[in-house]
Amino acid sequence: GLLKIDHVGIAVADLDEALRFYAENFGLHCVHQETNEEQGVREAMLAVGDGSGPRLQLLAPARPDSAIAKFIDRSGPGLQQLAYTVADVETAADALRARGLRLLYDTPKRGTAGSRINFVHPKDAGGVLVELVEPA
Ligand code: V0V
Repeated sequence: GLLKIDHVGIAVADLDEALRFYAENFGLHCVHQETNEEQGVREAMLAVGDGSGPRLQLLAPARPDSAIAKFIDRSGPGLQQLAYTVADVETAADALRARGLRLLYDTPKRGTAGSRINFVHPKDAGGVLVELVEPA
Protein backbone atom coordinates (compact mmCIF):
# COMPACT_ATOMS: atom_id res chain seq x y z
CA GLY A 1 0.00 0.00 0.00
CA LEU A 2 0.85 3.67 0.02
CA LEU A 3 2.98 4.61 3.04
CA LYS A 4 2.96 8.41 2.89
CA ILE A 5 3.16 11.32 0.48
CA ASP A 6 6.72 11.34 -0.80
CA HIS A 7 6.68 14.58 -2.76
CA VAL A 8 4.60 16.96 -4.80
CA GLY A 9 6.05 17.77 -8.22
CA ILE A 10 5.81 21.20 -9.80
CA ALA A 11 6.78 21.87 -13.40
CA VAL A 12 8.91 24.97 -13.82
CA ALA A 13 10.45 26.47 -16.95
CA ASP A 14 13.78 27.39 -15.34
CA LEU A 15 15.15 25.49 -12.35
CA ASP A 16 17.58 28.12 -11.07
CA GLU A 17 14.98 30.86 -11.29
CA ALA A 18 12.44 28.66 -9.46
CA LEU A 19 14.96 27.81 -6.74
CA ARG A 20 15.53 31.53 -6.17
CA PHE A 21 11.78 32.17 -6.10
CA TYR A 22 11.11 29.46 -3.49
CA ALA A 23 14.04 30.54 -1.32
CA GLU A 24 13.21 34.25 -1.38
CA ASN A 25 9.43 34.01 -1.05
CA PHE A 26 8.83 30.81 0.93
CA GLY A 27 12.17 30.22 2.64
CA LEU A 28 12.36 26.71 1.14
CA HIS A 29 15.78 25.34 0.31
CA CYS A 30 17.16 22.67 -1.95
CA VAL A 31 18.36 19.49 -0.24
CA HIS A 32 19.08 17.48 -3.39
CA GLN A 33 19.52 18.28 -7.06
CA GLU A 34 20.17 16.10 -10.09
CA THR A 35 19.60 15.71 -13.80
CA ASN A 36 17.71 12.59 -14.85
CA GLU A 37 18.62 12.05 -18.50
CA GLU A 38 16.12 9.24 -19.01
CA GLN A 39 13.24 11.43 -17.80
CA GLY A 40 14.63 14.50 -19.56
CA VAL A 41 14.42 16.51 -16.39
CA ARG A 42 16.50 18.74 -14.13
CA GLU A 43 15.06 18.36 -10.68
CA ALA A 44 15.49 19.74 -7.20
CA MET A 45 14.04 18.51 -3.91
CA LEU A 46 13.12 21.17 -1.35
CA ALA A 47 12.58 20.46 2.33
CA VAL A 48 9.59 21.96 4.12
CA GLY A 49 9.89 22.76 7.84
CA ASP A 50 12.13 20.27 9.63
CA GLY A 51 12.33 18.20 6.46
CA SER A 52 10.65 15.14 7.96
CA GLY A 53 7.52 15.46 5.81
CA PRO A 54 6.82 15.40 2.09
CA ARG A 55 9.13 17.35 -0.16
CA LEU A 56 8.53 19.76 -2.96
CA GLN A 57 10.07 18.64 -6.24
CA LEU A 58 10.80 21.28 -8.85
CA LEU A 59 10.94 19.78 -12.34
CA ALA A 60 12.44 21.65 -15.27
CA PRO A 61 12.75 20.30 -18.82
CA ALA A 62 16.23 19.14 -19.83
CA ARG A 63 15.14 18.70 -23.45
CA PRO A 64 12.28 20.02 -25.58
CA ASP A 65 10.70 16.57 -26.21
CA SER A 66 10.48 15.62 -22.50
CA ALA A 67 7.34 14.97 -20.47
CA ILE A 68 7.89 18.19 -18.49
CA ALA A 69 8.41 20.29 -21.64
CA LYS A 70 5.20 18.87 -23.10
CA PHE A 71 3.33 19.53 -19.84
CA ILE A 72 4.46 23.18 -19.73
CA ASP A 73 3.62 23.68 -23.41
CA ARG A 74 0.09 22.41 -22.81
CA SER A 75 -0.74 23.55 -19.28
CA GLY A 76 1.91 26.08 -18.30
CA PRO A 77 3.98 25.74 -15.14
CA GLY A 78 2.26 24.28 -12.07
CA LEU A 79 1.38 21.10 -10.20
CA GLN A 80 2.38 18.12 -12.36
CA GLN A 81 2.41 15.07 -10.10
CA LEU A 82 1.65 13.61 -6.67
CA ALA A 83 4.11 10.97 -5.48
CA TYR A 84 3.57 8.33 -2.79
CA THR A 85 6.23 6.34 -0.99
CA VAL A 86 5.82 2.57 -1.30
CA ALA A 87 7.88 -0.26 0.14
CA ASP A 88 8.04 -2.17 -3.14
CA VAL A 89 7.20 -0.43 -6.40
CA GLU A 90 6.60 -3.65 -8.35
CA THR A 91 4.13 -4.98 -5.77
CA ALA A 92 2.32 -1.64 -5.63
CA ALA A 93 2.18 -1.40 -9.44
CA ASP A 94 0.90 -4.98 -9.77
CA ALA A 95 -1.89 -4.30 -7.28
CA LEU A 96 -3.03 -1.25 -9.27
CA ARG A 97 -2.76 -3.08 -12.61
CA ALA A 98 -4.92 -5.84 -11.17
CA ARG A 99 -7.54 -3.18 -10.47
CA GLY A 100 -7.43 -2.11 -14.12
CA LEU A 101 -5.34 1.05 -13.79
CA ARG A 102 -2.72 1.71 -16.46
CA LEU A 103 0.86 1.97 -15.24
CA LEU A 104 3.14 3.92 -17.58
CA TYR A 105 6.05 1.48 -17.41
CA ASP A 106 6.18 -2.32 -17.54
CA THR A 107 9.19 -2.25 -15.22
CA PRO A 108 10.25 0.51 -12.81
CA LYS A 109 12.58 3.29 -13.89
CA ARG A 110 15.20 5.19 -11.96
CA GLY A 111 14.03 8.23 -10.00
CA THR A 112 15.58 10.71 -7.60
CA ALA A 113 18.55 9.57 -5.55
CA GLY A 114 18.48 6.02 -6.86
CA SER A 115 14.80 5.44 -6.11
CA ARG A 116 12.68 3.14 -8.29
CA ILE A 117 9.58 4.73 -9.78
CA ASN A 118 6.48 4.10 -11.84
CA PHE A 119 3.41 6.20 -12.65
CA VAL A 120 -0.35 5.69 -12.93
CA HIS A 121 -1.73 7.37 -16.07
CA PRO A 122 -3.54 10.57 -15.03
CA LYS A 123 -6.62 9.51 -17.01
CA ASP A 124 -6.94 6.47 -14.70
CA ALA A 125 -6.43 8.49 -11.50
CA GLY A 126 -8.95 11.29 -11.66
CA GLY A 127 -6.75 13.66 -13.63
CA VAL A 128 -3.74 13.31 -11.32
CA LEU A 129 -0.39 11.92 -12.46
CA VAL A 130 0.34 9.55 -9.53
CA GLU A 131 3.92 8.46 -8.98
CA LEU A 132 4.98 5.45 -6.91
CA VAL A 133 8.41 5.83 -5.28
CA GLU A 134 10.44 3.06 -3.69
CA PRO A 135 13.33 4.90 -2.01
CA ALA A 136 16.86 3.55 -2.46
C1 V0V B 1 -0.87 14.90 -19.22
N1 V0V B 1 -2.12 14.94 -18.74
C2 V0V B 1 -2.09 15.18 -17.44
C3 V0V B 1 -0.71 15.27 -17.12
N2 V0V B 1 0.01 15.10 -18.24
N3 V0V B 1 -3.04 15.30 -16.52
C4 V0V B 1 -2.66 15.54 -15.26
N4 V0V B 1 -1.36 15.65 -14.86
C5 V0V B 1 -0.38 15.53 -15.76
N5 V0V B 1 0.89 15.64 -15.38
C6 V0V B 1 -3.34 14.75 -19.52
C7 V0V B 1 -3.40 15.70 -20.70
O1 V0V B 1 -3.93 16.95 -20.33
C8 V0V B 1 -4.28 14.96 -21.66
O2 V0V B 1 -5.61 15.13 -21.30
C9 V0V B 1 -3.89 13.52 -21.44
O3 V0V B 1 -3.32 13.46 -20.11
C10 V0V B 1 -2.82 13.13 -22.46
O4 V0V B 1 -2.45 11.85 -22.29
P1 V0V B 1 -1.37 11.17 -23.27
O5 V0V B 1 -1.50 11.72 -24.65
O6 V0V B 1 -1.46 9.71 -23.03
O7 V0V B 1 -0.01 11.62 -22.68
P2 V0V B 1 1.00 12.84 -22.78
O8 V0V B 1 1.87 12.72 -23.99
O9 V0V B 1 0.35 14.14 -22.53
O10 V0V B 1 1.91 12.51 -21.54
C11 V0V B 1 1.37 12.41 -20.26
C12 V0V B 1 2.16 11.34 -19.47
C13 V0V B 1 3.63 11.78 -19.52
C14 V0V B 1 1.63 11.33 -18.07
C15 V0V B 1 1.98 9.98 -20.12
O11 V0V B 1 3.78 13.07 -18.95
C16 V0V B 1 4.56 10.85 -18.81
O12 V0V B 1 5.02 9.87 -19.39
N6 V0V B 1 4.84 11.14 -17.51
C17 V0V B 1 5.67 10.28 -16.69
C18 V0V B 1 7.08 10.75 -16.66
C19 V0V B 1 7.22 12.13 -16.07
O13 V0V B 1 6.27 12.84 -15.80
N7 V0V B 1 8.51 12.49 -15.90
C20 V0V B 1 8.88 13.80 -15.37
C21 V0V B 1 9.04 13.70 -13.91
P3 V0V B 1 -6.73 15.49 -22.39
O14 V0V B 1 -6.29 16.77 -23.01
O15 V0V B 1 -6.69 14.32 -23.33
O16 V0V B 1 -7.98 15.57 -21.58
S1 V0V B 1 10.45 12.72 -13.48
C22 V0V B 1 10.30 12.37 -11.81
O17 V0V B 1 9.16 12.59 -11.26
C23 V0V B 1 11.39 11.89 -11.10
C24 V0V B 1 12.70 11.71 -11.74
C25 V0V B 1 11.25 11.54 -9.68
O18 V0V B 1 10.22 11.84 -9.07
O19 V0V B 1 12.17 10.93 -9.11
